[in-house]
Amino acid sequence: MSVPAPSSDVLAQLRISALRVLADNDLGDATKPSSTLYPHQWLWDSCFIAVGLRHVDPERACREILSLFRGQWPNGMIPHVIFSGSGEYHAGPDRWRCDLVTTTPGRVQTTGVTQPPMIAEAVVRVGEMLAPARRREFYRAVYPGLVRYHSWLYSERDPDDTGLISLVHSWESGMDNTPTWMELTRRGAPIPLRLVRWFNGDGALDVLRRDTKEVPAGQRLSATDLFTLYHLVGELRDARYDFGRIRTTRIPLVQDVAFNAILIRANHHLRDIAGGIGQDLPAHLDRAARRTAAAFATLFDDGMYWSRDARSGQLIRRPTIAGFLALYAGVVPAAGVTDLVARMTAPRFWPAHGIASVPTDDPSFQPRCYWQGPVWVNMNWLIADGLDRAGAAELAERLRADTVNMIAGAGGLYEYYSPLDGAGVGSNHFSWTAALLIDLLEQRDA
Ligand code: 2M8
Repeated sequence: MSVPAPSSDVLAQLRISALRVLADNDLGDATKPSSTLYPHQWLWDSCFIAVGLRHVDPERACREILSLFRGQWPNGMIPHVIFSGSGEYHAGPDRWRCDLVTTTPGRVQTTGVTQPPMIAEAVVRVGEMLAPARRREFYRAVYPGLVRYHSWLYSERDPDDTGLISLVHSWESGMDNTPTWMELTRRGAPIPLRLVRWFNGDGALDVLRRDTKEVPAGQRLSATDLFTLYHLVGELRDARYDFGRIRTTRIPLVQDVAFNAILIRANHHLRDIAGGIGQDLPAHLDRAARRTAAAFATLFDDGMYWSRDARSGQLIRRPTIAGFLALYAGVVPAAGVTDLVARMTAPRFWPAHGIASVPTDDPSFQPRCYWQGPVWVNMNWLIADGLDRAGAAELAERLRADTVNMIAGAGGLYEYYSPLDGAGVGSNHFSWTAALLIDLLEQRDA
């Protein structure tokens, strides 16, 4: 079932609202995801934001990307949050204390973990809007930092050369409370939190939360999950964010399927960026990129791609949207695309408005709760891009149209949307929804 298309007037109005959201959330050279809930700069948010900004102001889009390197650690890591706004955030610098471990080029405070490596994609998309000489200049500006970042991912997070990167916290996956991660995360919960969960005491803990001022608790992750994530940040801090030490603890480690899929695509783009400035990828990265593309197949079983518990070696067989990012990676064998697409277009995953983050018949499905069911515009955007390259352009078009129609139907640029009725939920005036809407409208017009 698809959703009715809005009139061109409604779309024009929506575009104006999207521009206003990006202007309101502008921090100068970076954009915050939302003014109340997320008042700083996030890694993959900035990448999606740059993809939209390139249609409006390509130079500002360049700066959005360049500003991420202010936070790059001397070891090459690009952190998931750069604390550069002024508002209060529930997991702010005091929780991380990264200043005790490292310094950053921009002398900015950051978190100690990363996020899906979307930068190379954003660089190429922005590059498409620049004149050739300016594009080369931009590529030259970002390339060394990108090489250091990808090198860090491999040297730090895949020391055994498996080809797949391990993540150390669900915030690195970007899909905070996805059932895949929560299954493992809850095992890392301290006993008091386990007891609260056991006695259904989440409601009592809600009063201690700072992330539910704008968004009702029922649309965010549960209090016990949130406090467990804070607890794990504390353990990472004690391990000085060093993977060698983290491995000696019981902190969950996951070869995350979506993150590795995005890395495969990012490696491909990085090779193009190198080529654009007359360079070859360093040999170690060239080799690592091939290895990841090959190792990704080990995440496939029983018709689906799964994340793997990197400690036990077991696949985590919780159906979520993450497995469909294999299409974005571009590594699904031609014979497998039809099956994977059939799974994705089944009504349990794609009831009407795009792809649900968790299928509607899963026990953990909640249509309005964060990464436990809602439709996310960035996911639809990534998967549509993969469908195009997999030879399913018509389906990609339908997914893009459903996404635009869903946003128009909800009448706002929300963080996420219910897959059942398309209602907008989470934070309103959300930057990546605004930016990607602009991009989707441009693609439609083109
Ligand atoms: C959400 O995550 C942050 C922690 O990083 C939070 O809940 O406080 C996620 O949806 C993540 O993917 C996103 O990048 C971030 C900012 O939009 O919010």
